[in-house]
Amino acid sequence: MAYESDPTGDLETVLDDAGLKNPSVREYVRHWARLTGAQRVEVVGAADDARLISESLAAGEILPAGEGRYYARSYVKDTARSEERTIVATANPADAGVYNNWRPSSEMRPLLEERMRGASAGKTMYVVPYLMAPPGSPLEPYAVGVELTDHRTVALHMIRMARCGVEHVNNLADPERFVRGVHVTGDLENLGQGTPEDQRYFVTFADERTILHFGSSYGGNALLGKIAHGLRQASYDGWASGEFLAEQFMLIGITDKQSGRTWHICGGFPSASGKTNLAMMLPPDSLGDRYHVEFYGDDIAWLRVDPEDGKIYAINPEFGVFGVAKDTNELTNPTALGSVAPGTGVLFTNVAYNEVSGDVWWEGRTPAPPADVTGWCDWTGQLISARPDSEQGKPWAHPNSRFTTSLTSVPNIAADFENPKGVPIDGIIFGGRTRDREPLIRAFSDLAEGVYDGLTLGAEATFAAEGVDGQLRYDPMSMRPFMSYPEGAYAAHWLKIIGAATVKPIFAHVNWFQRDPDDGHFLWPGYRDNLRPLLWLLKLKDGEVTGNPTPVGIVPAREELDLEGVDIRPEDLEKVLSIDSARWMAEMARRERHLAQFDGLPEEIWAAHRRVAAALAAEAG
Ligand code: OXD
Ligand code: MN
Repeated sequence: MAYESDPTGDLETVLDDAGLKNPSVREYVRHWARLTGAQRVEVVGAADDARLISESLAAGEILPAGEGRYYARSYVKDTARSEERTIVATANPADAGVYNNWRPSSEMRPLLEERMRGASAGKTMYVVPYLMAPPGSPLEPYAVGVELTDHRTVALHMIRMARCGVEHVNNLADPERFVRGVHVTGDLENLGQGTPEDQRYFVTFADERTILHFGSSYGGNALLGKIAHGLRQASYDGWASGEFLAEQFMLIGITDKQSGRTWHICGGFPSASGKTNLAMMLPPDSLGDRYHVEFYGDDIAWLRVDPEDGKIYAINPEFGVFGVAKDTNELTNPTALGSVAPGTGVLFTNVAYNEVSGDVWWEGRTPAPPADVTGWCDWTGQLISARPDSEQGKPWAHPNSRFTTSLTSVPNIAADFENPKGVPIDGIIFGGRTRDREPLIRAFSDLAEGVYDGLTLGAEATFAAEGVDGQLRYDPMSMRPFMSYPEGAYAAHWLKIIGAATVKPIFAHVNWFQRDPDDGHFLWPGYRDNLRPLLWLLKLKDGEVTGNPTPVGIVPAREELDLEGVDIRPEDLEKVLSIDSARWMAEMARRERHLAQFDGLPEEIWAAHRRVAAALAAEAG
């Protein structure tokens, strides 16, 4: 009975040979091998990477893209994380929020089991034990998981994105305590993606610490350590335990080489707001002798207060980067290019691929695509030379094409990125793509104002077609797609965790994307120069500058920003350092409606909202 569908041997022997000792993990593997009907089971970890790569190359699942670089295509209708089909399920209806798409687990469990039953027949089920934390972290009990996946490329991604191996589950204090993540690909060509008959379901059973994803082999739909565990499950665990926050945040260090002092900043930015570029930023040339920026992470941070010194510490639970390729080039992000250099083991997905040379390309990699199209295929595998005239203008790479590489391949990875304690946080920033209203940076030291700012974060929706140009799509704390519990409780949990710190971080809202209303040019040069407002923020925190108070926070006085070597017109600088009160008042009315959706929003947050509204009204006269 143990493993009847296995013609090659006994499941227990497979698990023994892999050194998988945890009895609860073994039982979990047994249960799902039986239910999914997988033909074989294989336990894999980082040590298996080279073998899995060879097997995947031999099977044509991945293609060589230069020395130690690989390329894969996904199914054409499976190219992004699906928000509509993603659900948080628990036993308690009170867990329903505005954004978490809550359903009762009693309803979702049978739906998932029905789809997964027998759906891995003929396939190998890879058992991937992993840890979403630096080993030894105080948050390790929340970080252990085992993904079961019937897709070898998904296992390769997991090995790059998380610390993987049986050692992470063998000696648990409580052998039951690991996140159970089951990924079954399904018959991708017959799942009705995006139609009323859509069969896919991506469900986090948060109170059972179980993740069941069916119907995709792409990104967050399939790599369960990252988003489903690292954000949805972890934020639920952090709230239920009262111990920590799990946020879609980048995390960097800034070192002043003169004084030897290092600060750490983390922060949330909605998708497509340049979070990876910011996290991998190099200092501008004129500041390069003085400052160094260290990369810790570009997508997830877990934050807790250390009882010994009362400071907030952050870890990046991931081990890799799943970065968007589009527009990554020497100017926007040279560090990212270094992290995918030959020998890094990088796995590209859905970029353009040259089947003769093995080169890869994506829109924005160079100003124009390669002139000689010989061998070049678009992300679907179609030869560019064979495209009909009507399709010549179509992008070569999918706009959501990615590179998956490990943290150790990032050139400016911080020396202490594996410090189990994490790094102390000096500043928490929020920012989105906003073409007007939001100045370059505005800072606040009040916790409720910081949380209020995070809750009212948004990025400009591309609503132009529907005529709601420039309106924000609110994305609280950049967690809208990953919210696992109600927003009112989320705000209260933030106030509690950060409120417990005796050494508080400074908060700021940043915006690199303000544009001239007439000709649309960006007012601030961005990229490396974004270090300048962050340095100002740290000086403000240390009392070295005072800035100009406004109703929406403190903005830099012009002379407080180090602008050596910045190419900016005086009138543009003036604009990015000032507040348009009338424009802000219009935004306040929308904020009020946004916040009113959230049941039980703490009074401190409403008070912060009213304070800002009253100050703006007073200024407007
Ligand atoms: C995301 C990601 O979808 O990080 O946010 O991949
Ligand atoms: Mn993300």
